[in-house]
Amino acid sequence: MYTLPALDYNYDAFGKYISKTIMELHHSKHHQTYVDKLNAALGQDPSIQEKPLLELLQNLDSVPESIRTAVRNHGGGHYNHTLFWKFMSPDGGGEPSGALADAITHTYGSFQKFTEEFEAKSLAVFGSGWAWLQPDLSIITTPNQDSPLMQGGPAPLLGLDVWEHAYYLDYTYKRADYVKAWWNVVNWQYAADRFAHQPDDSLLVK
Ligand code: MN3
Repeated sequence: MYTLPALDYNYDAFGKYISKTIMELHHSKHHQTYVDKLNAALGQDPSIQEKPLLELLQNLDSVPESIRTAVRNHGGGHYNHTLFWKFMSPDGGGEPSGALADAITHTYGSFQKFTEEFEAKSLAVFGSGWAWLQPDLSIITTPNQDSPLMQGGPAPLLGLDVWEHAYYLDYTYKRADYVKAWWNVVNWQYAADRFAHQPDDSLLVK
């Protein structure tokens, strides 16, 4: 049985950037629902319960068809959100340092150019989905709760939830304002750690 991870900070940690109300609903309701529905789906098929979730997400074709969509949506939702909470910190914001900063500058010319590109890709997601910074410094997007892992990619360094539930109460339809505000809470230290050492997210997703 998978469980909702505790946050490393309080719901009101992000002040004006992401409200306490959004954080509380997003974590205790939306993420909890992904966990509950993932457990319900896996409960229907004992044969795959022993397999780690990330392995299932990397091999969705191996998941019985009757629960494949549920594992994709709710398993992806559980993994994505577990990462998303880590990608933010009350001490976040600013710019990365060290090797990740160098790599971003090398790839995009400047940190500013990188954020513009990331914002453009985030805004281009039609409907619900995510924008990701990958270890090769590419910026990709996925629809719904799909993970880069489902596309055969490695685990992301960073990712942004652009579902309306992540911002609508604070920003209404202005996704661009939400994306710009999000830079103030990004946990660049965590992203830099993931860049320096390929993360084992199976330790994170419980
Ligand atoms: Mn969400």
